[in-house]
Amino acid sequence: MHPAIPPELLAAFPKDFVWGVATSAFQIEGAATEDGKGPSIWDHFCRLPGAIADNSHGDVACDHVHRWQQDLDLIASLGVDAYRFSMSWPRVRPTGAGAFNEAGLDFYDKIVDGLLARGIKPYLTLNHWDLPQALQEKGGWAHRDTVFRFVEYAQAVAARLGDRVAAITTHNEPWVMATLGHESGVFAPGLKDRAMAMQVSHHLLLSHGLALQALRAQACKARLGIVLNLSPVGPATDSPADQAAARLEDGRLVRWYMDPLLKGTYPQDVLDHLGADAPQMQADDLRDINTPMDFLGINYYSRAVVSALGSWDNKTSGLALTDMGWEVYPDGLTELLLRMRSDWSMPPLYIMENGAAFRDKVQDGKVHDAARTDYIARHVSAVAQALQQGVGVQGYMVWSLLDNFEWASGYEKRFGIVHVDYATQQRTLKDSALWYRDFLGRQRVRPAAQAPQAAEV
Ligand code: IFM
Repeated sequence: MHPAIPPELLAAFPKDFVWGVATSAFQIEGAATEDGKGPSIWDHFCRLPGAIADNSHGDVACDHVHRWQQDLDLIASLGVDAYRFSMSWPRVRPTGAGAFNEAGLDFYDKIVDGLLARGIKPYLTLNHWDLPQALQEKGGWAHRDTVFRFVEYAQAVAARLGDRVAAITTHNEPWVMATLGHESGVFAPGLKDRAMAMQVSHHLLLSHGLALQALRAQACKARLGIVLNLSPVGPATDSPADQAAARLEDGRLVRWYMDPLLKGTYPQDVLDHLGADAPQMQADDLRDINTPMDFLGINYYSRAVVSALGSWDNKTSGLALTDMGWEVYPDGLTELLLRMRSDWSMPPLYIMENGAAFRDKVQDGKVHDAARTDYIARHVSAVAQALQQGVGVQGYMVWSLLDNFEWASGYEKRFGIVHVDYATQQRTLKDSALWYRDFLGRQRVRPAAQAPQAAEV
């Protein structure tokens, strides 16, 4: 039985709504040292003892570099409009500075042309976390020079692919790179220094704004934006201490990124909280960060509940949990989208990632992942509810096309709607992929501006 999305909700999606699937380079590509690719901070981090739950790495991953044609056929078979993928910066410019690697650029050229030949719009992300290790050794994102190396990389990519990709995203989830990479240290480069993390966040934002200016100056045709990981943040209880803690967390996760991008200011309460750990900036930085975007991408997985005591046990909420231990909370997506519209002057929005890890079993060549299908259907409904209330969402991408390298969790967590057997590299469409394919097929034949007659089952 497929989850039903009520017809009146399905009718909320405009005919030109962009439906897609998403991946990122380090998580699927493999070929870590082939054709001139340089090492990234994740290649390095994976070698640190205890960094990755299953001691794995991205050397082979889904072997996408060798299987890209088969993977593009798979994407086409789902009937999606768009494929969101990232480029590996060290595959394209191995040390992050100096010569570009033609073989790396050629690889992405083939991906883009292969997508277009299959009628799929390429949505390109420049930085999904895999900074060239050589730049890290010069200070990485904490060093202002990295901003300008990123702009050069963006310019080279746009010169090569900007005429054919639908959209270019500068960064994926700057909060993750800054906070998990430089404050808690659980992600590459594995550093634990709050002041550095805030400086990194500032440089990521600045490089985004300067890259947009540079790409517009070279008349790049693609739409330009950034992707943030956002959640509604609420207090665990009504106590003043929990409410204050939640407000601060909202400041650090949401307003720290939204305010500079859309208003040209950092939130004062967070600056006050940071004190001497606030980032160093130059006179025009905030103006540059505030460069207008063509779209804002949002990655949504769950809500955040904050307790002044430090941690909150989400098993007490009664909500279902995914294999990541994250609550399944689709209402949070509607809530978040409505808040975006009320608190900021928004460009068009895209849900650039949404999905869930569950423990899947292959049985007789099938994967009955009902929980994932249900998760996706409920979040699609949540987007529809925001659309019905007038929020300008233009697309939705499932994370992820394939099971892949889930960062510090290694290969133990599976987010794919397509199962990957890592021993044989065999791909198997899970029930969630079949549901998504059938759902998209029905969406396409739905008459414009008219609700379907029957519930979608
Ligand atoms: O796998 C990641 C992805 O790389 C970035 N967003 C969250 C996903 C699930 O953790």
